[in-house]
Amino acid sequence: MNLAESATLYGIIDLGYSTAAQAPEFARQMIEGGVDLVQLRAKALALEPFAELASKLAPIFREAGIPFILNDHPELVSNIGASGAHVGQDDISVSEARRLAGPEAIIGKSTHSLSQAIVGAAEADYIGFGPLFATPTKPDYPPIGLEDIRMAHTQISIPIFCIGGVKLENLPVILASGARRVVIVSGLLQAPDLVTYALAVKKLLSPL
Ligand code: TZP
Ligand code: MG
Repeated sequence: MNLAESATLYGIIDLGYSTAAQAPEFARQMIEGGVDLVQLRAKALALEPFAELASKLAPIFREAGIPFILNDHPELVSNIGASGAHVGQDDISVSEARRLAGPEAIIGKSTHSLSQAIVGAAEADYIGFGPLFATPTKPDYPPIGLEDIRMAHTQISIPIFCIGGVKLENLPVILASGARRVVIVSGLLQAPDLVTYALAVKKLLSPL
């Protein structure tokens, strides 16, 4: 499945905030809330339970027509019927991930500076750019702030998803800094009502 040019809101089901048992319900809520693509991120899960959970989620997203991305594990993409994989700066390269995941797969890359973003954009299908703000979801990474968002958008033509401490409350200032697409993890998973929260976020994001 392709990454639509119109995709603006990227949700992550992160097992730091969800049990495996809760994940399918979070998946359904994200779909109902208009999230445009979703990643499964489960840093503490071994390969087998990760594959098992991903296999449960993949049909939910396939039926909804929403791309489903695996954090790491590009080798599982085709077996599971996922849409792609996401790799970080310390993971295997985008080209290696693409080789493992197959030619149709969407491959995303985490970037943490303007220079990393420019390099990542040369090979990935989209990049994550951040963390904009300090976040307990990725505690060991210094925040990069908002200053480089506009420059990144002038230099990069693939989708840039700003990430890290993005919440409904600070979305206006992030958008005013030039962001067009965002990833939200804890904001969605800890919302009192995920669907309402996601719909409110989508309302602030301009259609692309
Ligand atoms: N990469 C950069 S920041 C981040 C990742 C995976 C976590 C973002 O999580 P949250 O809870 O939306 O701040
Ligand atoms: Mg990784």
